[in-house]
Amino acid sequence: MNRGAFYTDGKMTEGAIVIAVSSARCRLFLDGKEIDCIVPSEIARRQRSSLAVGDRVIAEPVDDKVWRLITVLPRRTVLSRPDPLNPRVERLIAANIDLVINVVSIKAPPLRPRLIDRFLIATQRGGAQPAICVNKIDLAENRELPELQPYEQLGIPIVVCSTRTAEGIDALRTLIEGKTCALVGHSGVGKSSILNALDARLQLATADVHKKRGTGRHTTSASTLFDLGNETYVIDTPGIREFGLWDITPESLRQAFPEFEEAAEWCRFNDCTHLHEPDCEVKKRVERGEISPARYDAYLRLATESERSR
Ligand SMILES: Nc1nc2c(ncn2[C@@H]2O[C@H](COP(=O)(O)OP(=O)(O)O)[C@@H](O)[C@H]2O)c(=O)[nH]1
Ligand SMILES: [Mg+2]
Ligand SMILES: [Zn+2]
Repeated sequence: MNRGAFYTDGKMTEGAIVIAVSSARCRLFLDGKEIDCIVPSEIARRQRSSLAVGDRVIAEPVDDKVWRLITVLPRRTVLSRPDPLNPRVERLIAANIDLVINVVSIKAPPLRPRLIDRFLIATQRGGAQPAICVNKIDLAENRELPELQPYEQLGIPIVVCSTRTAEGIDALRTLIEGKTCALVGHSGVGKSSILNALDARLQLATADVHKKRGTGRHTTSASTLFDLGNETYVIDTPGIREFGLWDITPESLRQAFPEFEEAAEWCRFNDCTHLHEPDCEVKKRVERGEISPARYDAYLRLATESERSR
C-alpha cells in the first residue's frame, strides 16, 4: 500500500493515515499512535473535496501534542458523490480503499436492490472493488434472495450475515483481511453493529444503545477509519441514502453494465445506447432473459436521469 513518508527529528516515519476529519482538524494514525493535526485553511476551505478519511498525508509536528498537515499524497482510489446542495461539487467519502462494501439489510430498512446499481457505479468510477453485505439475515422469513442474483452473476462477492447470531461474520472477516474497506449504505442497516461484531473492542454506538438512553436515534455523523490489525482497516460511514451520479457520461454509464458489453458488439449501430435503436442485441437478450431485466431497468432509469441532469 502507498504510504505517507515524512521526517520527524531527522528520522523518516511512514504511514500517516487520516482516520477522521472535522473542521480545521483531522486525526492521524502515526506509528500506532493517534495524533491531532491542524488542517491549514487553504486545505480546510476545500476540505470536503481535498481531504478524506483514508488519505495518506505528510505532516510535521507543531509541538509535542499537535501536528500540522502539509500535503495530501496522491490517492490510489476514491469513493465520492456529488454534494447534495451543489451537485457540481465532488464530495469525498473515503480515499485509498480497496473494497467498498454496500451493506443492505433484509428488513428495517427493507432490501432495496435497485440502490445497489448506483453504488456499483460510484465504486467502479473511484477505482475500488465492490462487495455486498446482506445483514439481519436473522429476520429473514425466506433465505432465497433472487433480487441479488444479477450481482452474483457479475462476480460481486456477497456475504450474508447477522450481528445477532454472528452468522457470516467470519466470512466477512476473510473478505476484508489485509484490505482497506469502507462500509456504506442506508442508516440503520447495521454498519456500526458489523464493526462491533468484527472487533468487540470498538464498542461503537448503534441505534438501540441510544434509544435505551432516551437520547434518540444515533447516527454515525462522520466517516471514521478503524484499525482492525494485520493491515486491515475499515471505514464506518454515515448513512448514505443514495449515490448521486456525479459527472457521468453515456459511455461511462454503459461501461458500468459489463454484462451488456459482449451483446453490444452485435447491435446494428456501433454507438448503440440500447435505449431506442432498432436491432439492438442488448434489448433482444433482455427479452430472452439472458440479461437481467432488473439490471436493464436500472440502466434505463439511470440513463434518463443523467440525461435530465446534464
Ligand atoms: N435483527 C438484527 N438487528 C440488527 C442486526 N445488526 C444490527 N441490528 C440493529 O439495527 C439497528 C441499526 O444498527 P446500526 O449498527 O446503528 O446501523 P448503521 O446506521 O448502519 O450503523 C440497531 O438497532 C441494531 O441493533 C442484525 O444482524 N439483526
Ligand atoms: Mg452507524
Ligand atoms: Zn444496443
